[in-house]
Amino acid sequence: MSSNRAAFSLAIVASFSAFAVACLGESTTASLPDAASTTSDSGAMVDAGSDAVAPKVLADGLLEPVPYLQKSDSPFREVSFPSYFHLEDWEDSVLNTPGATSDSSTVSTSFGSALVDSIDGDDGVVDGKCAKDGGTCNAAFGGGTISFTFDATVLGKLPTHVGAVWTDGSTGCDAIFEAYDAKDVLIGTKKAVAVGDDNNTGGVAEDRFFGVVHAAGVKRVVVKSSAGGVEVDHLQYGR
Ligand SMILES: [Ca+2]
Ligand SMILES: [Ca+2]
Ligand SMILES: [Ca+2]
Ligand SMILES: [Ca+2]
Repeated sequence: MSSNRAAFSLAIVASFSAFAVACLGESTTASLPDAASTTSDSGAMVDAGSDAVAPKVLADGLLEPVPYLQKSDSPFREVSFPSYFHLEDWEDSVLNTPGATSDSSTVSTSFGSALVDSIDGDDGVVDGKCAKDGGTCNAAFGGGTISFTFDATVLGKLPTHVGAVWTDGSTGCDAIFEAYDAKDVLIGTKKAVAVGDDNNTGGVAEDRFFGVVHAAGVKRVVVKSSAGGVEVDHLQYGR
């Protein structure tokens, strides 16, 4: 996305070397009753064993985009998902949470570690960057648009809640999110206007969560930049 990646890489890799933070990979950490499962890098959005907080219920529709630096910033955080919940953070460099595929298998590290635009908290600390042991966090990359499709056969039923975090595009670009139903009919679109900053080396202030709630099921979502490539992290879906 820029012609001076090499120079950025040298500077950023040097700064990364000061950090050695444990890797957070996806894992299955909780099993709920009735064969439900929750997969994420640190477990369920709602602790199935806790009754301290009443589950949040979100109305059908697209959510307003919100800043997102870590998993706890998700509007789904207090929602109860009795069937399943999965969150992909790309820290293992592949989309391999159950029942989700993408039209792009390209990851941000394919452009060098300096250009990776991961979620800040994927290195274990919210500090304005994602820098891990070896210098590399990761995210998904698409050439301006990237789509994620859900498989009702694998999942049992389509997710009712889907979110994804737009993490980079060209300077001043819009970030755009579209959601489609089981028949691939558009549910709706949301746009964060001119949210792209002038930093394509991992800046996190621009990062925005987009989400949709649709009780009848979400088949597909698309994340776009109005200019440049698009980086996406923390794909999350449940029902
Ligand atoms: Ca990541
Ligand atoms: Ca960080
Ligand atoms: Ca960013
Ligand atoms: Ca940027």
